[in-house]
Order: sequence, then C-alpha cells, then structure tokens
Amino acid sequence: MVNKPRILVARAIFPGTIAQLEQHFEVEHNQADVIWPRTELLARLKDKAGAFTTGSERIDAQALAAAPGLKIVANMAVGYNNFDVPAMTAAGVVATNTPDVLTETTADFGFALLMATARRITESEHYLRAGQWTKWAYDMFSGADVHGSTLGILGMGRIGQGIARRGAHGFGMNVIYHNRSRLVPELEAACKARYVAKDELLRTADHLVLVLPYSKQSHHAIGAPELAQMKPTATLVNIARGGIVDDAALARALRDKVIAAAGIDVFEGEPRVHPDLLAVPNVVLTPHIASATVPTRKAMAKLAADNLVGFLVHGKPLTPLNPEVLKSA
Ligand code: 8YV
Repeated sequence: MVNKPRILVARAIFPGTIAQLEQHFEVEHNQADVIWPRTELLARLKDKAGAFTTGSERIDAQALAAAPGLKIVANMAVGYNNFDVPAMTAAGVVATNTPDVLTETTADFGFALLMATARRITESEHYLRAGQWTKWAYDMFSGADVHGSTLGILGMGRIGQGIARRGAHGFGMNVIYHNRSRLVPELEAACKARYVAKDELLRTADHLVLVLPYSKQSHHAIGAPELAQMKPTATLVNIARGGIVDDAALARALRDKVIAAAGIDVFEGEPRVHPDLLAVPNVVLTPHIASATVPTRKAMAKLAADNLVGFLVHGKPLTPLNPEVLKSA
C-alpha cells in the first residue's frame, strides 16, 4: 500500500475539515490550538508534503529550508502577507489562498463596522451598561450620517467593490475610490464608484474604508500626515491588515479629534492592541472577525483543504498564487 502524504494543520479547525483531509492524508493536527513557537512549527513541518495555515504562520525562506519535502501550503485566508511568495516559488512550493468565498461576508462586516463607528453604537452601549443613562439629551451620542454621505474606499478589489455596492445602492452614498489600478468602466458603473487620487480621497471622504492588501508599499498608508488631511468629522474603518494604519498615530488623531472616530478590526502586532487605542472612547475595536460567519469560515476551510487535495492527490490546486510553479513541475 502506498503511504498517504503527510500534512500539517497548524491551527484548530472544523472537525469536518480534519475528517475530509484524513481521507487523503496522514494528518498531524493542532485541535488543542496551541500557538507553537516558531522552532516547533518548523520542526513539525520537516517531514510534511503539505501544510494548512492561517494568517498566524509565517512561511518564508527559513521555513522552506526546514521543510525540504514541502510541496504546497494552503492558507485559510484571502490575504497572504504571512507568505513570502517569491521564496515559495523559488523553492517550487505551491501557495494557495481562499479568494471569493469570503467577499460578501467581509463586505457586510465592513459596513457593520462603518455604521457602528459613525453612529457610536459601542460607545453608547458602554455608557448605558455603566448606568450613566439618566435622561435624554439633544446631543447625546450624535454621530455622522451614513446615508447620502461620501464613502471613500482605499483598495478596490473584490471586497472593496462589495462595500461600494452596499454604499451606493443601499445607502445612496456618493462612492469614490483609489486603487493601484483603475477598475474597468463596467465595474465602476456596477459599483457607482468614481476613481480619484489618494489626496482627494482623504480630503473628501466622510467615511474612509481600507481594504487594500498589506505589503511594504502599503505599510502605514494611513499615518499622521494622511489623518491630518481627513475631515475632522470623518470616520476611518480598517478591515484590511494591521500595519496599513499607524496605530499610534491613529490613537493620537482620535484623542485630538483630528478625525471623529474609527472602527478597527486589524492591528499592528495583533493580537496585541496598542494601549493608546484602548484608552480613547471614539474607536470601535473588534478582534479580526470580518470573515467570521459560520458558513464563510466553513467555505474558507473547505477551499484550503480542497487546495491540498487538489494538488497533492490530483496535481491541480484550485486557487494557486504562484501557478508558475505548476508549469515548471
Ligand atoms: C482570516 C483574513 O480570518 O482572509 C483574510 O485575509 O484576514 C481573515 O479572513 C485570517 O487571516 C485568518 O487566517
């Protein structure tokens, strides 16, 4: 009997996903969800042909050198800044992510965070729970309107477009965006979105949502100078990646009312959160949950598992990030 390929599932996942993988592979899993130190992760990768990862496992030249038999790493995330894709390609290792299956769910969450931020929902709930609500007042928790306002989107991929459609069609918002490349006219029309320079986006958006991938180029794309360009009544929402916003600068801007409020789902160095952000009231903070619905997380896990099966069993991954590896195999 031919031995099944050995794979590592780096974090706890649905039992059904483990069962799916066990049909094809010898699976070393981590259902206790221990965060392995780097040396332990590398030691566990050593004899594996495939790995199922999340955003918390870094796959770079060092990890690849420690795992000479590795052929594929399937990330259960659309973002893949935990992968050094050129190093994976050089090592002949296929990299996959989970696009499309989380687009609408993540766009829903972006909108939820925008509304919670603009309408001061969590801040007012804390006030109520603390027993401070003793009378109505004309200006109590007055926020910013969402309907009819100008929605700015930085990063206009699939999720950005989902947010644009919700804003334009659901809330009658004037949608503007900035992106590395301009959308084709049909997509701009479907989103009712107008392309603008980054400076204009910063200056005119009432609500600015960040949905761009993290890279060296997008590091601190929003820092003190960019925050200073925004309207004092503006809100900022980050559902993209920690590091795109300079969290210390954001905390200062919120404290000094440079902008009105922020909704933040992703943080520099998460799960640590900058203490200054915890100290300001005008920020809604959530623990990286934009894709967290049961059906979507199941779809993401299934797509990551299907990529492992697709490649290691049938020779064809579903959503490769470096398809050139397949050609040279
Ligand atoms: C994941 C995400 O939950 O898909 C992404 O890029 O940020 C989230 O949906 C997270 O990265 C865990 O892998």
